[in-house]
Amino acid sequence: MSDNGAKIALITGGTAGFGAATARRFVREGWKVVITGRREQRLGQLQDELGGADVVHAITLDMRDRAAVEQALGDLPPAFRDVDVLVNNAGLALGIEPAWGCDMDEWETMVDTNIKGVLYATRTLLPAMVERNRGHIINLGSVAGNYAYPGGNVYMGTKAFVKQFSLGLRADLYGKPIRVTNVEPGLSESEFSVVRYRGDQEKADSLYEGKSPLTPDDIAECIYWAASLPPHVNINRIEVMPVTQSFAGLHAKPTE
Ligand code: NDP
Ligand code: 8X3
Repeated sequence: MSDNGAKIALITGGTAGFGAATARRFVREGWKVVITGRREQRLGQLQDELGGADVVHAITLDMRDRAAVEQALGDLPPAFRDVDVLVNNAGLALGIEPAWGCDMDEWETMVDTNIKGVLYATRTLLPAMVERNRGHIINLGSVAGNYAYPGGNVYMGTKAFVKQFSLGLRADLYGKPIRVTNVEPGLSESEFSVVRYRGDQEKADSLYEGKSPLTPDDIAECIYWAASLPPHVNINRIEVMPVTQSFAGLHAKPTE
């Protein structure tokens, strides 16, 4: 909480999709936010849109750079230092090929961003939450951490890690008033698929076509809801899908 009583949320990956929508949702409720991302211009635009530097502290940051994350999040300006909610949102999928055809660099990028980035941010901010005896860590898992689909291989593995890490944090924090939530969305329209398809907008659009996918605002609503419940309530997991999606998917096909 800041000196003027406003609560503070730190949202990684605030330049697009869920992160930007979440920043808007929290600011609308009177919170101050710290947003991070690699695209400086986007951070500046969102900062301007949401009321400027008194309300939004923007940090240009690559979550894979451990020293940079530790430095930036470990040394926040006083007005943004007492983070009430950390939203570990920055992440990505790269590719949808079967495991034997994947690019090892892309696998490493997913592990470094989706797993290590979450670890760096959490490990940097958690001690102060424990010291203050207040806080909430909200991680972006995925239905991909719960169910398997072809081509999901390493991306699914990273999100399964995030789910289990969330449970582990909750186990470690048992007895302390610090909350942990894993938000596990299904098909949601954002830049996620353009990134996954390596810039192929047409392919990304066709994935969502006619399916009424979730929107970033839907996910921001889930995140804000978990954060705004009374302090004695911990939402462990939120799994959310569009009505058009299902986990029913066991198939059998002839061997080639
Ligand atoms: P977007 O692609 O729209 O946004 C991803 C955000 O992550 C951007 O702000 C991007 O910022 C940031 N990011 C990616 N890599 C890095 C990095 N190395 N360092 C810093 N920031 C980074 O995707 P979504 O909003 O849809 O996804 C957000 C999270 O939700 C991800 O963790 C994703 O796995 C998860 N998710 C998404 C689903 C979907 O269907 N869309 C469903 C379930 C989970 P920048 O590029 O500026 O660095
Ligand atoms: C993103 C959802 O189903 O594309 O995490 O893996 S999915």
